[in-house]
Amino acid sequence: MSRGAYPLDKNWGSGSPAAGVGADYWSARFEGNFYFTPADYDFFAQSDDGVRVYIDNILIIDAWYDGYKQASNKFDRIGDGYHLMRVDYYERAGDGYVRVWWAYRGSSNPVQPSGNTSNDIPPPPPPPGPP
Ligand SMILES: [Ca+2]
Repeated sequence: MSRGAYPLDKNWGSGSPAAGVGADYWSARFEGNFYFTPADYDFFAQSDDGVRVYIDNILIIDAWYDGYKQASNKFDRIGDGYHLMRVDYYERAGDGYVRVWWAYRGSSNPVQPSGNTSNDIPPPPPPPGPP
């Protein structure tokens, strides 16, 4: 995942994500291990088009459909230590954008990312079917 104010923050506009990948009809997976202090958290995703967010392989945000959206979900009592965050994303057409972050319950400020992150854009599989 990219570093910065948000754990994942990608804006491809109308362009291609990588050499050899078209501007439309592609998907990507992002993974990173992030340190969490024990607390209740809110998770957020903004995406165009589809996005799914997992923590430790538990699906917490499921917005796997076309168009721009902001989705959120809560996750209580996350344990101390590193947790695997995974984001699946697909771009159908037009602009491509995905941002994911989390905040302590009751706070609107994203928790600053801490941990060892990776960022991988695999070859594009076929686009998903209609919802
Ligand atoms: Ca799009």
